[in-house]
Amino acid sequence: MNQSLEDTIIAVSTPPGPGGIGIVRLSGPEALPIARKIFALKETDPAACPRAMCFGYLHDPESGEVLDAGYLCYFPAPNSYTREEVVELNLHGSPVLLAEAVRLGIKAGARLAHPGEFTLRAYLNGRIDIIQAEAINDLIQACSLDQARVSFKQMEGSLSCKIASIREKVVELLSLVETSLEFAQEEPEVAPERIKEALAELISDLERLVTSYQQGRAMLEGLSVAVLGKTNVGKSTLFNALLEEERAIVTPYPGTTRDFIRENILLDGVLIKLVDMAGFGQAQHPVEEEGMVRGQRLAEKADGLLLVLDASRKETREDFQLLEKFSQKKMVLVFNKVDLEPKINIEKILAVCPGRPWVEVSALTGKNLEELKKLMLSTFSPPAEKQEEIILHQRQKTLIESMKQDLERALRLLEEGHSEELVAEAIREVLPDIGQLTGEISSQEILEEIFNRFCIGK
Ligand SMILES: Nc1nc2c(ncn2[C@@H]2O[C@H](COP(=O)(O)OP(=O)(O)OP(=O)(O)O)[C@@H](O)[C@H]2O)c(=O)[nH]1
Ligand SMILES: [Mg+2]
Repeated sequence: MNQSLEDTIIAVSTPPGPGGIGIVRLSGPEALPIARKIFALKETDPAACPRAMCFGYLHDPESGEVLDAGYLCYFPAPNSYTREEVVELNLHGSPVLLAEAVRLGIKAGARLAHPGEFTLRAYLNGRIDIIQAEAINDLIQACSLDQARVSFKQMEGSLSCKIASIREKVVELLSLVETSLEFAQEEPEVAPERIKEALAELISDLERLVTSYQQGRAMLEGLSVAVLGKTNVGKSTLFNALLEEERAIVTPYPGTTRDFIRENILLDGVLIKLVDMAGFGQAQHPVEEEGMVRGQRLAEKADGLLLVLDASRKETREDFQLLEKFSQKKMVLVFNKVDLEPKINIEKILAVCPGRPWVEVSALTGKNLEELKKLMLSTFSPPAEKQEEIILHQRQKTLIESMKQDLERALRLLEEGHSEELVAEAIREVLPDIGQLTGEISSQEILEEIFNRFCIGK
């Protein structure tokens, strides 16, 4: 990754493929002069009207051929995305045309940008920290509105502020410990209690952040929910109904589904990876048996289960076995086929699993599916207690965990009556982790890992 800020970079910033509008972006000292070479302005001079749309024509400066009409918008440094001189050319969203605009820009002196290089420059120029850079990419890649909300807040600096306040508290704590070192003779009793309290408070702050990662992961990757049950109870029919698509094969014969099928659905902004699989029962074929073994493994790993029961038949031993086997998992009981005459004894089933959420549906007619969706949400993704911040990245979680461990060690040392010097040393270890978290301290390797996840043009 070239980190020189001397050159001017160029890239298409809109997604590949035809679109209503396509944007070519330039950033760097020569952004405006290069843009002027390939874009003939009609009337308005962008230097006189920064951040305004100036009409003009894209043209090849050598042949003089006019290729498109559009707008140029100039963002003078430092009030731009990268803090550098930035120009955006709004053209028609034709991939060949946009590629030609980039080629002309390069011929006129720009260099093709690397993935994420605009954002990298915003970071190197000190406009955002690494947490915010990660959030920008999270926002772009968000697959649910919930995640987009969290990422937008973090892009605006909410998590960075939280970390800054933790840093401030750590520094305060250090000075407290160091003062008690200096004045050890005069007032030895007061400080340790205050320090312990402040340490404990910081540790629980960090702990909350670490545990929020679970929720963050679910947001980023979605929750896996497996559709489980005996053969022929209507799992695939239910799977299709939730997907609103005839995805899985449905037949009247038990043992229809053998391999598992995974599809994503969005429930109220929550991404759910729904898995249909082989039913449990007497396998008629080795393939079916293997399907059951795999199904069991999937169910064990899933974040939640939909246990489907056939309400038009009497409950069986297998139903109870499944309930028992997965009793530790989050689960919704789905009594299916209620369009037929009911034979199942619901009370008898609920008696062995009191408090389990349950619902009667017909996957065939669609009856009560909305009810089921609500239950899925409340069971598998209960509304978060108003968690102020949610950690979305393993990188962030690991650093925060390490900070927490350092402080826990400091607290232990203090409780065991070790010298303040040792305590201060343990607390001081937190600072480099904070530096890495925000990107104050960074390595080429980490930067590459983060920015290579970006699209070109961002
Ligand atoms: N009347 C009625 N029939 C249903 C309902 N849901 C499923 N069926 C029927 O039940 C039979 C089995 O449905 P599937 O969805 O294939 O059941 P499955 O649980 O996936 O079966 P396996 O893959 O073999 O384990 C089919 O004939 C479906 O049409 C329902 O709500 N009402
Ligand atoms: Mg099936």
